[in-house]
Amino acid sequence: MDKFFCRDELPDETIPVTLGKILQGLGTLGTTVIAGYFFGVSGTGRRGLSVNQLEAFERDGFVVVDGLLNDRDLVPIYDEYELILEDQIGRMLAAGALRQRPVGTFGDRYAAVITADPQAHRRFNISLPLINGPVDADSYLMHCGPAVFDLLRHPSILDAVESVIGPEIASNPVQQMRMKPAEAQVVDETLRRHSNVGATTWHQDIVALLPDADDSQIVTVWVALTDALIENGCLVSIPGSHRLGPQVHCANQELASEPYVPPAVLSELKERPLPVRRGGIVLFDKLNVHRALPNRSKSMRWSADLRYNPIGQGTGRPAFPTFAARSARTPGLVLTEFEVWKDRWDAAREAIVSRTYTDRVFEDVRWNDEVVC
Ligand SMILES: O=C(O)CCC(=O)C(=O)O
Repeated sequence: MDKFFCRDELPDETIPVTLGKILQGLGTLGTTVIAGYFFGVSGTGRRGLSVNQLEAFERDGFVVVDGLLNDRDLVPIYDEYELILEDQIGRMLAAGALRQRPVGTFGDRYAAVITADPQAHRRFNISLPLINGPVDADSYLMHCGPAVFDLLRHPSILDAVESVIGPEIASNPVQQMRMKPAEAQVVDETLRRHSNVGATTWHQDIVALLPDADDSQIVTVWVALTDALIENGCLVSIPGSHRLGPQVHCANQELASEPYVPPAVLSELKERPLPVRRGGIVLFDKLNVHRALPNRSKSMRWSADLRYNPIGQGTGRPAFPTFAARSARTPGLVLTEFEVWKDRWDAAREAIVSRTYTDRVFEDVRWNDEVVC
């Protein structure tokens, strides 16, 4: 299979995708997207969190912020992913991994791709795969495109983050693009249990962070790229759980990257579902206990989880690149060039693939407790 990474993954022809293509790609969602693209529906123009939102974040460990992004913000992501999906389909047809061109909505075609190649979801993710130890170069892949870079630096997202951690903001490389097809479309049982494809088990984000981030003030910004409701797999959180400290997480040997808080630890705690419409975000603390429900609907649920911490603090994933997204003190530090960001991910990948980087990439066993698990 061809090398397919940041440097060469987007097709040469990066012409803007036509409106028809977007409509075709997103199915019924497309109509509202197009309306928003031209008429700027949603988005409030506010800066940062309100006092009430900040209070909720501090009390509960999370807060839902509706309509933070408008459709004009989201369409570049849909466009970029339409290009890489069609590119991936072309590659798989050429290699014989797909026998016929999948049709239908973006979600239908994506489901066909990962059904034919259960590793293919890696090409759509915005992080290198979480593997400690040697990796297979051909499948050690990710996506870094300009629309993703712009999302990471989006002023409304940074305003919300600034309300929590202040104006010296680093983009933390612990980030995931989660495209979750309708559960019925994912036949492979192992794939269905992968948290980038199916439901996500109870956890705190600290569980996957190496100890350099123990004292870091990491905030997660979970962006709804489609509506995320109870039926199609919204987040569920436990209010106040961020004050309980790190919990036992049983190492999940089967999936390696998915340690989970066992039911015995959770039995007394009350959960709250966090449905949010496309363009809204859920902001949460690295100690907030949360999970995502399965997608029992008929169409794809799509989100991006991004993370931020004050510049200079450990990210919990030193093998991957961080960058200054905003700095009141030293504006010259701020990274604005997509090419530089992409090159840093390329360099990180190269170091891991060539085994120049030999430390662990992510945490997977630290919070295990054999008695409870
Ligand atoms: O979106 C999901 O399914 C899970 C997200 C999550 O667990 C996280 O952002 O930490």
